[in-house]
Formats: sequence, C-alpha cells, structure tokens
Amino acid sequence: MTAEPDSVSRRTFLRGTAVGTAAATGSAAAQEATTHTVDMTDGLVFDPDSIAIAPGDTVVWENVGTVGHSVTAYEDDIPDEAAYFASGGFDGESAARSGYPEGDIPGGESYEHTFEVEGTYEYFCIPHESAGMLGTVEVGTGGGTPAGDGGGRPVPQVPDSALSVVSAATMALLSVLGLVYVFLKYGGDYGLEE
Ligand SMILES: [Cu+2]
Repeated sequence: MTAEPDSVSRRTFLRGTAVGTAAATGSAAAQEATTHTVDMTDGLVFDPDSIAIAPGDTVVWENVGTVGHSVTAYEDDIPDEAAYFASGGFDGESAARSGYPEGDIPGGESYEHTFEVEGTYEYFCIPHESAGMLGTVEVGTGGGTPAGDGGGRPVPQVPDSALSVVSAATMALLSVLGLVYVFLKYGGDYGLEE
C-alpha cells in the first residue's frame, strides 16, 4: 500500500509534524526498524506528544512517574487498514474504556506497539483524557525522528524581541526617509548658492 498520509485535515492538533519532510533520499528499503520512546509522566502528558516514525518501527511508552496511565487508540482516528491497539490488548476502543483499569500501566512499567501501516494514529490515556493526555503517532516513509529521539519539540515561535527589532528597524527606516524628504523639499532653501 502506498496510501498518502492524508493526515493534516484531522481534527486534532498536529503541531510540529511538518518537520523534515524535505529530505527523503530514496532507499527506504535500507531503513532498519527503530524503537522510539514516549514517556508518560505525573504531569499527565505523553512526552513527546507527537512522534514521527517509519513503518515497522516500534513505540515504547514508559511510565516514568507513579500515576497509572493507559495507551488507548481512538478507533476512528487510526488508518483504516491498521490494527487497533491499546494497553491491555483490547480489540476496540469501547472495550478498552469499559475494561479500564485493565490495561492500566503502573509507574515503572511500559507498553509497546509496532506500527506497520502508514498514516496518522491518535491515542489517549483513559483516566486523563479529559486532562488532555493525548498523543499522535505519524507513520510515514519520510522517515522517523532519529534514534533516541526525544523529538516533538515545539515549533519555534518568533520571539517578541525579534518582532521589536523588526519594528525598531522599520521606525529607523521611516525616520531616514523623513529626513531625506525634508532635505529634498527644503534643501534648496539653505542658500548654498551664495
Ligand atoms: Cu494518564
């Protein structure tokens, strides 16, 4: 299957997923399967909450805190051909929801899943869904983040200081133009010809 990841129209936020789409230098066949780690923390987040991987890669979710979490796919927000996945081994989202706390991943434990089908996968933590504990896995041949990633860094914002530099430059330019205008208009009145 060469399904184009038609991800971007999804309702969920897909921050930072546009990173690194440029390079794709063929030979995807030579790519080795990589394992990526996503932490689950007492801050009730998946860290990183968005990760780009290659088909065949495995994601390991590690509970690095003490609060229990689940990794539960949104059944309607994974590729059609993809197998459903959830900690606890449920074969559907409603089963996972009603089965919880079966599927709970306590502190110090982990859950892993290998992604074969390209596309976008949205998942959540059952007890902390309302707290916004959500995540995205983007599977594409464009390649994943490098091994040992910790990817998903926030897209850099233009800092306010940069903006004020720009407006200061603009003001300076306008001042110069104003002076030029004054010189052009009144320059002849300086009586230089005398
Ligand atoms: Cu959680």
